[in-house]
Amino acid sequence: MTMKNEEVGAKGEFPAEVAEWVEAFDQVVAGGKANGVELLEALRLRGRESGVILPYRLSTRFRNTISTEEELPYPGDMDIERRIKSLIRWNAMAMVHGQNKKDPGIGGHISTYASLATLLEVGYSHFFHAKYTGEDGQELPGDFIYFQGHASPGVYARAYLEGRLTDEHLKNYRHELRGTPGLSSYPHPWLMPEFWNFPTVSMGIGPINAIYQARFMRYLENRGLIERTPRKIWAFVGDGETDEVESLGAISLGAREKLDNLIFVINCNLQRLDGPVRGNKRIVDELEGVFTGAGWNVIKVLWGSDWDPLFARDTNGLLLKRMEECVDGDFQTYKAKGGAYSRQHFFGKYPELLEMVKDYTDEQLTNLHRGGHDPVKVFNAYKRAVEHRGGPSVVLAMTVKGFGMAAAESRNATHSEKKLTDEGLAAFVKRFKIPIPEEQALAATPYRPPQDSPEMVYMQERRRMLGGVMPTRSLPAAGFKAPGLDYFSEWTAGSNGRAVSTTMGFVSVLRHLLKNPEIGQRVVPIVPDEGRTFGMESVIRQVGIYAPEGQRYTPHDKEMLLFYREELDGQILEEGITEAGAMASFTAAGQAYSTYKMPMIPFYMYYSMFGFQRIGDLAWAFADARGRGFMMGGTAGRTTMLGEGLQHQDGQSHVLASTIPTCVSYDPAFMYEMVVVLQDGIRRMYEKGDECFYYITMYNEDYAMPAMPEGVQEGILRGIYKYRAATALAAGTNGEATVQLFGSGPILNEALRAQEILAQKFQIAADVWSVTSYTELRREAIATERWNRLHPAEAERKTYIETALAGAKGPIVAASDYMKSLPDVLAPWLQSEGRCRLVTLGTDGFGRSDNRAHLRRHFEVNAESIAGAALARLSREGKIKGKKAQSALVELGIDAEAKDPARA
Ligand SMILES: Cc1ncc(C[n+]2csc(CCOP(=O)(O)OP(=O)(O)O)c2C)c(N)n1
Ligand SMILES: [Mg+2]
Repeated sequence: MTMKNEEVGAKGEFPAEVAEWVEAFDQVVAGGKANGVELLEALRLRGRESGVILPYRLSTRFRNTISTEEELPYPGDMDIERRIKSLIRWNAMAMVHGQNKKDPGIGGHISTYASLATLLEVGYSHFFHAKYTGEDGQELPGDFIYFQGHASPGVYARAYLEGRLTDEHLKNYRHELRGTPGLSSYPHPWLMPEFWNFPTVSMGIGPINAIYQARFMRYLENRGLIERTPRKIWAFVGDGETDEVESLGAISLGAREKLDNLIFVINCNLQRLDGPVRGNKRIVDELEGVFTGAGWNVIKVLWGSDWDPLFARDTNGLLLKRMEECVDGDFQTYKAKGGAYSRQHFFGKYPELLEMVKDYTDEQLTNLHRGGHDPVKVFNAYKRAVEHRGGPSVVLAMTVKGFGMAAAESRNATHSEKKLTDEGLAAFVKRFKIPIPEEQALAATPYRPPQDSPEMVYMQERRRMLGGVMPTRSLPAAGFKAPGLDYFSEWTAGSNGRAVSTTMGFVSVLRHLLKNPEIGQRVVPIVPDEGRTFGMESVIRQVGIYAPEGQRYTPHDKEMLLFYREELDGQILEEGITEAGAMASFTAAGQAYSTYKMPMIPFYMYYSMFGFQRIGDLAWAFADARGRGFMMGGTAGRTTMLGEGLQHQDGQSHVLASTIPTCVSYDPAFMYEMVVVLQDGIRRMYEKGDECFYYITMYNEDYAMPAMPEGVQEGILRGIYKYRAATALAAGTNGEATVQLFGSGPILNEALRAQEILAQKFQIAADVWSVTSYTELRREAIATERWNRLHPAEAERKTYIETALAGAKGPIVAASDYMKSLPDVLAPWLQSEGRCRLVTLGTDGFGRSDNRAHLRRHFEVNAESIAGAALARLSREGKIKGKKAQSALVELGIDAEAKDPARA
C-alpha cells in the first residue's frame, strides 16, 4: 500500500484500512498530546523489532510548525503596532537614504531591516524584557539581544521614535567624526558604550557569542553568583550568515546543556549579499534539519495568515505539494515578479490551484505574505519558543528582503540598495501611510508623531510594561580592590633554584587566586582541552569543572588525589576542543562586569598558536565589547615549544596581539615579572576600570626563577628594564658595556648566556635587558611622538624607551621567540648618528619538529647567534676587525652559509 501525500494528514486521503488506524490515533491524542507521543514512540520501537524502519528525516513539510488551530489570538493592537512599525521602517530607510544623498558612498543597509521589521517589532511590543518583575514585585534583570548587525538602522529608528536619539543623531548616522554624537554603522559598544552591548556585524560572531552567553548565564546561576530569572538571550541571525562555521558550529552545546534561555531567530529572506542563499534548494529545510539534529526546538514560520484560507481549501495537499516543488530561487522570482507571474507560473502549473485563486486579484496574490511579516504567526512562534523548556529554540522565519520597496523586493541586488528614487520614496510613504507631505517624503525627512499620539502612547506603554527601552548598556559603580603585590610574594621571592616553567608557575598563581576570599569566586578558568598540557589537574581537583548535570558517572580515577571532578557549581569552563567556543566563553565572562553587573576575571589558557590567528575576529569583537580578562597563551614561542613543528610553534601571536588597540600584551621571562603584570592587570581592569584586556605568554621550558630585584616594577610594566649589567660579570672586560642585549621570555636566558660568551671569549662587555612588552613600549613611544608632532613649539618629550636606555652604549641586539617585526617596532627610537642601533633576531619562517637547542640554532636566536650578531655589528662599526668577527662566527659554531630560516 502506498500513500500519495504522506504527512498531509487530511483524513480523506487515507485508504479505508489506514483511516481507521488514524481515527484511533486521533482518539488517543484527544486524551492528551503526550499520549500520542507515547503511542508513536511505542509503534516506532515495535516497528524496529519487526524490521519496519522509518526513513530518517530531519525536516518536516514546508509549512508553519504551528497550525492555525493551535494559534492564540494576537494580544496587542495590531493596527497601532503596524503604524509604529511603518514609522520605524520609514525613519530607518530615510536615514540611510538621506545620508547617502548627502555623502555618496557612505553606505548603510535598507533591505535587511525591511525584512526584519516584524520580527523585531513583535519582540519589542510583547517579548523583549528590559527587566522582569519577580514574584514579590522585585526588579529582576532582563533579556539580552544580539541584533543582526546590518539591521541597525531599524534599531536606531525605534530609539529615535522613543525619544532616545535626536534628529541630530540621525543626521550623523555613519558620521561619527563631526564633533557631535554620531551613530556607528553597526552595533559597536566601543563606539556607543551606552547603547550597544554586543558586537555582531562580523557574520557568525553574534550566534556563537549568544550560545556561550546563554551557557555563561547558567554557569553564574548554578554557581549561585546570580539569581535564576526567566530572562532570555535572543539572537537575530541572517540566513546567509548561517554559512559561517561560527554560526552553526556550536549549536550542539545549546541542546547538550539544555539552554532554554536561548532563542535564535533566523531571518530567512532567502538572500545574502550576492543572491539567493540556496537558489537550488530551500535554506529553511536545511536549517530545520541541522537544528533538529542538534536537538533544538525548531519553529517554522513560513506563510502568513493570508495563506490560511488557501491552505484550508487545500484538502488534497496540492498547494503544499506545489510549494515543495519550488526551490528558494523560484520563491524569489515569484516575489520579485509579482502576482500575475505567480498566477501563471506557480498556481498555473495545476488547474486546481488556478481555480483556487481565481477570485484573487494579481495584487492580492502579490501581497500574500511570508510568515515573518505576519505578527500573529511571529507572536505565536515567539510565545512557543519562550515557553519551551529543556533546550534552545530556533524560529525559522521566512521573510522578504527589501519588503515594501517595490523596485527592490527579493531582487538579487537589493542588499546593496542605499537610496530610493523619488518615485520609490513617494511609493514608500503611500504604502506605509506615513503622514508627511510630499516634499518631506522626497527629502526623506524623518518623522516622529506628537508625544500624545496613539502610536507614541502605545509604544511607550508597551516598553514600560516590559521594563524600559532596549538596547542600553550601563556600568556598575565599582569593581573590587585588587590584592597587592605582597599577595604574590611566593613568586616574587623566586624558586630557590628549582627549575620550573612560567606555565607551572602561572597555574600555581591561579590556584592561589582561586583561594582569595575577595576575588576567588570571580575567577573563571577557561580551557579548550589543554588543561593537562598546562598541568591543571590540581586546579580541576580544587574547584571542579562546571557541568550542569553534575557528575553522573564515577570517574575511573576517583580514588586518586587529582581525579577528574565535574560539578554543578564547578568553576572551570572546560570547553572541549573549540578555541572559538572558549573565546566566546571568555567574551561572556569578560563582559560580565557590565552585562551581569558582576565583574568576573576570566583566565583563558590555550595553545598560543591557536589563539589570535585562529579566532582573531572574535578577539577583535571582544575588544569592541570592552571585554576584560586575561588571555594566557601557553606553550608559546616558536623555539620554546619543542617537537610539535610547523603548525604548533607560535612566533607571531605577539605581533597579532599588537593589532588590537585595547590588548595589553606581555612576554614575561620570570615568575616575578608575570605576577607584577597579573597584579597590575587586575588592578587596572577591575579596580581602576581601564578599558583593556591582557595577553600574556607562558612557556613550558623549566629554569630557575630568580627573586625580584629592587626597583624593576615600573620597567616590567612599561616594557623594559636592565636585568643584568655588564659589571655583574667578572671577566676580562673593563665592565663598561659596549653592546646592549635585549631578551624576552625564555630567550632572555639565551641573551644572558650570550653576555657570558661575549665577556669570556671575546672580552666584550654587554648589558642585558628584559623586554617584557615591545608593544607597550611602542604605544608609549608613538603617543609621545604624536605629542611632539603636535606641539612643535614646546620642549620635546622623551619616549620611555629612550629614557630607559639613556647612557647605554653601542649596538642593540634584540632576540625573542617571535618574528623580527616585534622588536623592530622600536627602531625609530633606537638610532645613533643616523644609523639604527637595532639588530633583530627572531623566528620568522615556518617551525620544525626538533628540540630547543636545534630550533634556536636554526632560527638564530640561541646565545651563540646573539653573541655572533653583536660581534658582526661591532665589526661593521669598526670596533673590531671584520675578519675577527668572521672567525668568531666559526668559533661559535655558526654556519654563515646556512639557509635563511625566514624562507626555509
Ligand atoms: C565575516 C563577514 N563576512 C562578510 C560580511 C559582509 N556582509 C555583510 S551583510 C552580508 C550578507 C548577509 O546576508 P544574510 O546573513 O542573509 O543577511 P540579510 O541581509 O539577508 O538579512 C555580508 C556578506 C560580514 N559582515 N562579515
Ligand atoms: Mg538573508
